[in-house]
Amino acid sequence: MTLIVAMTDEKPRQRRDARRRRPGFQMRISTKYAPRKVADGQSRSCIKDTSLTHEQMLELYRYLKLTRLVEERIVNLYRQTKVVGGVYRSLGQEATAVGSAYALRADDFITPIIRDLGACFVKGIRPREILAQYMAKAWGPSGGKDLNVHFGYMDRGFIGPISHLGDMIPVMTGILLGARMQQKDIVGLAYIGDGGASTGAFYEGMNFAAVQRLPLIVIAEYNYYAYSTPTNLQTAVRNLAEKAAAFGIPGYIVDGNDVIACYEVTKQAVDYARTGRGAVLIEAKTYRRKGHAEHDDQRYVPEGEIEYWEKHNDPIDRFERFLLDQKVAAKEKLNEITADVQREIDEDSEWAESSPMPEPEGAVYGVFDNSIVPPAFRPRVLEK
Ligand SMILES: Cc1ncc(C[n+]2csc(CCOP(=O)(O)OP(=O)(O)O)c2C)c(N)n1
Ligand SMILES: [Mg+2]
Repeated sequence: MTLIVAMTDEKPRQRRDARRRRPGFQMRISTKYAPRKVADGQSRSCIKDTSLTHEQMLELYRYLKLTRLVEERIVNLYRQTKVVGGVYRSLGQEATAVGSAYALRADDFITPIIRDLGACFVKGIRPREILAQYMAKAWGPSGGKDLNVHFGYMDRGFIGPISHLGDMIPVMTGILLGARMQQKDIVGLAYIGDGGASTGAFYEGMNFAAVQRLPLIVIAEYNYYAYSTPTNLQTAVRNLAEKAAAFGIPGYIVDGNDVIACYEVTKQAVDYARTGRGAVLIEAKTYRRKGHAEHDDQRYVPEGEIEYWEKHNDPIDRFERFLLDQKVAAKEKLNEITADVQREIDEDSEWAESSPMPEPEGAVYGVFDNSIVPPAFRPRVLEK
């Protein structure tokens, strides 16, 4: 028996409970926004069925360009040895992060992974913060204590990830449980990779969110690799969205390189979650065009694969084509936006470079609550 998960407004909880009691329950995933094949000679664009205004589309375009160009600047700084640690790119995946985060309200929470720089920008993080963070500068959000997206702002609904894959799912679940107890109607958007979706923490967090009907939306990024391991060598499911059946929640597949589709599917999930109907798993089909990090030479990738995605399925090229074809904007307008983004990056880069490195003593602050640090430490490091 299969169940088509439909989003309707009538008594969803009772209806779903009734379905759950049926024997042989199996969930079918919604593929309305899944990637479609294009006819020979045709180029990919984006879905036209959208509620976004022209102004919002141009804002999305700005975020996409900002993401790609900030990452290019970080690579540039890395080659000048100004970056501390690795550089993780989202090249080719920008639409997944930008489109999904754009569906949130300002007070909603997100927890990104390393491929979701675009979601950070949508959430209000500025390029200067990211650039200073990558260079471990004192003015960076973690004051040089950590790198790339590993920082957070509770008051801005931005929960930076820890490195341990999967662990942010139960963290976000806990945040949402806390929010419910405080009678706040926020939703939480958590990102996970195909590799991360094979961890125990992912299953436990998802299960708890599902059974508690917490407003958790998880974007599972199918980007073909976890480090150098192809997805089919680390999970037996063909689609990550099938994992929704394990939790009894709706599963969606979306074309992760179509920024409008990513927005629309997440918007539906947000409305569903915010109205008390529970968690949603969305799988975004995309492709990681760079290695795990900048040092990775991708020798394990079959010949021609990266070039294929670059030529035929680049999310920014697709969106540009869409904007021009639909007459949302002329090429000059898009160039103007790009030039403005570039200006912002130049300015922010200069600011970040001008920051001092942190003072060594700073390492002991902001780690523990200094007011409750054991007295033995106080005279020596904290109250010097
Ligand atoms: C629990 C755990 N196991 C292993 C690692 C090491 N590790 C860091 S990133 C990574 C690959 C992640 O792949 P995926 O989840 O597909 O995300 P992607 O990098 O493709 O975005 C691994 C294995 C880790 N950080 N945490
Ligand atoms: Mg992956």
